Amino acid sequence: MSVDADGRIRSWSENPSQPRFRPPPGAIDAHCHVFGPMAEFPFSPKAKYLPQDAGPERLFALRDRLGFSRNVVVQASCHGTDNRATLNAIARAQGRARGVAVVDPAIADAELDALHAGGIRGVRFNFLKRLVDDAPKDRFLDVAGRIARLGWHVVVYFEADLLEELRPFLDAIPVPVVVDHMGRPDVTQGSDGPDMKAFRRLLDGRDDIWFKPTCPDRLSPQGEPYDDFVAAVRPLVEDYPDRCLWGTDWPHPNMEHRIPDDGSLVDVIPRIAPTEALQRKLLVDNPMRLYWPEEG
Ligand code: 0GY
Repeated sequence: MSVDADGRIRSWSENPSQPRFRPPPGAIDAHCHVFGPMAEFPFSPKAKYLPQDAGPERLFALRDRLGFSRNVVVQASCHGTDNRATLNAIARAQGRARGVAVVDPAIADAELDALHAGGIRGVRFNFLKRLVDDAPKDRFLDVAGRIARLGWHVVVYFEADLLEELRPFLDAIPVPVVVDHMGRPDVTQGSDGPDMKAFRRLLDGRDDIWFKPTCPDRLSPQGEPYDDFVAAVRPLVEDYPDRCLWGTDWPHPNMEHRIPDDGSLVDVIPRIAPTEALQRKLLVDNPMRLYWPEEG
C-alpha cells in the first residue's frame, strides 16, 4: 500500500502494462474518476478515504496509453457534492469527456443547467454505506424527476444484497438507469447464480436499465486473469448487448491494498465481449448514445 507523508493513499498503478487488446476507434472509458488536485479542489469533509492527487492530465495519459478516445468522469464520493474537480477534468478534455455528478437533491434547476453546460449528463446515487453517510430515496426520486428535462440518466451504485430492497425505488426512477459494476454480484456463483438471476430480473423489468460489466479487480476473489469474473459476466454482455458500458474505474478508489493493472483490465474486454460487433457496442455505440447523443 502506498501512503504519502500526509496519509494520502495511492490506489492506482504508476506504470500499467500495455494491453494486448486494442479498443476500436472512438472507444470510451465510461467509468473513471479524478481526485483533485486537492490544492485546487479540496476533498469533502465527509470523505471516507483521502487519496493522493489523480488529476486530469494523468487520466488523459492513461486514456491515450490504453487506446481510448474519450472518458466519462464519474464524481467520486471523496469530493462529495462539490463537482468542480469533475467539471475541471471535462473542461480540460477539449470535448473528449463528459461526466456524472453527485448532487444535493435540493439543488436548484439553474445549477443543474450549469452542470449540463459543463458536460454533465447524469447524477449518481450511491448506496454503499462505507462510502456515504445517507442515501435518501425520496429525495433522490425528486431530483431524478427534475433531470428528465435535460435528457440525463441516473447512475446507481449498490451491492447485490440490497437489490431486492431497492427494486421499488429503481422501478420508480423516471429516467434511464445505469447500474455500476452490475450491482456487485458474487461472481463465484457463476452466470446463473442467485445474484445474476436477480440482476437479470431487474434488466428484464425495464428496457432502459443499463449496466457496467466492470471492476473484475473488485469482484473477482481469484484476481488476475479474472476467470471467475469472465465466466459470470460474459453471458450478461452477450444477452444484453445494447445496454452495457465499460470503464477502467481508474484511479480505483479504495483499491490501495490490491492495486489493479489497467492493462490487464483492458485485456478482460475481449473475453466478456468476444466479437468485434459486441466490442463496438460496449465501447463506442452504447456510451455514445448516453453521453454524446447529439452525434448519433
Ligand atoms: C467506484 C467504486 C468505489 C468508490 C467510489 O465514489 C467512490 O468513491 O465509487 C468503491 O469504493 O467501491 O466505482 O469507484
